[in-house]
Amino acid sequence: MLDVPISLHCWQGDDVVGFEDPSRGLSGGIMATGNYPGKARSAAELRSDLDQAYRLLPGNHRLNLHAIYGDSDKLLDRNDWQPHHFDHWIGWAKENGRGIDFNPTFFSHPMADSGFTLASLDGTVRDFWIEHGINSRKIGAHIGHELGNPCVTNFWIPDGYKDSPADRARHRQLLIESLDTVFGAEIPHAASNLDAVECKLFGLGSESYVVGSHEFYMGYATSRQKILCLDAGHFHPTEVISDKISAVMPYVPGLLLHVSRGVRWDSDHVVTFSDELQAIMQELVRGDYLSQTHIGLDFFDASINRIAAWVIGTRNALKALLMALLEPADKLRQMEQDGDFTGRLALLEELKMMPFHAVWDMVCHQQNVPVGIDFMAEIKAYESAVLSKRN
Ligand code: RNT
Ligand code: ZN
Repeated sequence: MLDVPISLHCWQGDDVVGFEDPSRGLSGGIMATGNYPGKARSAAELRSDLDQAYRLLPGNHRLNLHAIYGDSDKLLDRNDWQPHHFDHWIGWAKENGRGIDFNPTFFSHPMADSGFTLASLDGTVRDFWIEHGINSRKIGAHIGHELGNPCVTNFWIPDGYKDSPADRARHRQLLIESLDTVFGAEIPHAASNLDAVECKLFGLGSESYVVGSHEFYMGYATSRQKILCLDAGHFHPTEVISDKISAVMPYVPGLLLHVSRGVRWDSDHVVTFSDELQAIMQELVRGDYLSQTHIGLDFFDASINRIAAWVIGTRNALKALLMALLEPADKLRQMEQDGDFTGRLALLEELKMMPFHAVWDMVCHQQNVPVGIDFMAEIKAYESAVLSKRN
């Protein structure tokens, strides 16, 4: 478990605001609800908050940055961000031996106001976002090269229609062409950047049609050999990604997971210790997929302490992973092969009562991080010393 890094998403720390023009609202059909005080207002505050979260996690974990989270003295616009604007993050990651992942930001910008970016009918809009995509791959490669640890750069494009379109095909053709241009560009240190693509079923304001659907990216990732990103909140509410892992793995060079929790819609609630979380980790362990899988988190709850959100969600992901690693997988497989489905069911149910929490507590103890609920005392102390001073 300690060998598996989880990529913590920076955007839980400030409700996906970032460090461009602060008057820009969040767009792209995603939404952070709540107004809990103390969100990070600068890269320095965000790093401080992240440090506090990492101190409460066993193991050494990655950071997932969005393109709007660089360091700059001046207010920058979307396509002004350059690799050197991320050198502060790189230095911070080096100090902590951390890997960094990256995301272009195809939302919260006037050029995305039409609801379309790379799949826009307007060539000027497409070109703007193609430039952003290429810039982002350059930044990812710079980060990966500097850290000596490849950076996964994940493309999520919100483009879609609220109501039923007359022409679904045209936008999909344009998205293929735009992505091919972005991924075809020569960039320095290309080997240090791993491209990934993320599908989605629907968003707020794109209920009827999302250009980059699951089938679209399944085909794209397979034909272009890109990493496929599966976000747990991006399918029909009764559809689970745990069952998809072994179905897509034979076709793609790797998998990126956005571990999230949708409640009735893609609401991005904090990850809880749910059956589905356990099933995701079981699939990764049982299928021996951990080495080809990048595990990231994706939720943003603005109604609770944001550091606690990171810590609760990440600790849950780690607990589920630990539980999966402790499972007698060979024995279960043997029972299945022998046709002993009664024994399989009996053992699977007994396993739920096994004292895996004692192993978890011991890992936390040995790693010098709080055991059990004790992590909340540290979060409360940080809240009164640091977060409560922000307004
Ligand atoms: C949106 C996608 C995407 C975003 C982040 C902020 O539905 O899940 O991954 O959450 O890029
Ligand atoms: Zn996601």
